[in-house]
Amino acid sequence: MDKLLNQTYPFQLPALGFAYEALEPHFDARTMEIHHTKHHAGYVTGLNQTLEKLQEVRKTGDYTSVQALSRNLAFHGSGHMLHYLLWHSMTPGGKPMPASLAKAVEADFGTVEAMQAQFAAATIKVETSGWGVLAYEPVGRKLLVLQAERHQDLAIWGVVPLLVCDVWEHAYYTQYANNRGQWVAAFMKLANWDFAAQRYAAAVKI
Ligand code: MN3
Repeated sequence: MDKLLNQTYPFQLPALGFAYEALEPHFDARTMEIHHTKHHAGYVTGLNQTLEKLQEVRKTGDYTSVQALSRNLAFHGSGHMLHYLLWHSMTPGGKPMPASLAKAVEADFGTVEAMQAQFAAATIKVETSGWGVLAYEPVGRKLLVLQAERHQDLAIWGVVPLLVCDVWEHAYYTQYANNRGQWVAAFMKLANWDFAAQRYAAAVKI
């Protein structure tokens, strides 16, 4: 798992594994560049600043701000992690699902197509800003499709996200306007199910 999410404090904006224009026409280069260098970078900065402030709070012993800082920690921390996963969740042309993951998906969803249909529908129906998430829940050892509102709400503690789709307006509005369904359909063409399978293989060892 850590080989795929190998970051240490202070957190840094990770490089993309492809050029900004690599996902066109499904994800235009300008949206991608702004998304990576402004939005994702903002979460990394926010996460590091929040951790610095918490260090100061511990030094002074004045915990007046701890509630707001804890909220910021969850918001920026989840924002950073989900974007880090997002850049791996898409690849030019998409990548098919390996049998190792497909077998588990069939056990929990009936068919791969049923899981993908639920993933797309749940992602489209996220209220306001958020994410669609395919996750592995290690207690019941089950694959789940979850929605995330904003970045941090509606999660189940302990799940390992395998594949994520961003449906904040900044992810699609300049290209698809209010047609979130068109963006999610485009995402499904870019989806890197091989990455999800690598994450799954690591997650089941937890
Ligand atoms: Mn985003």
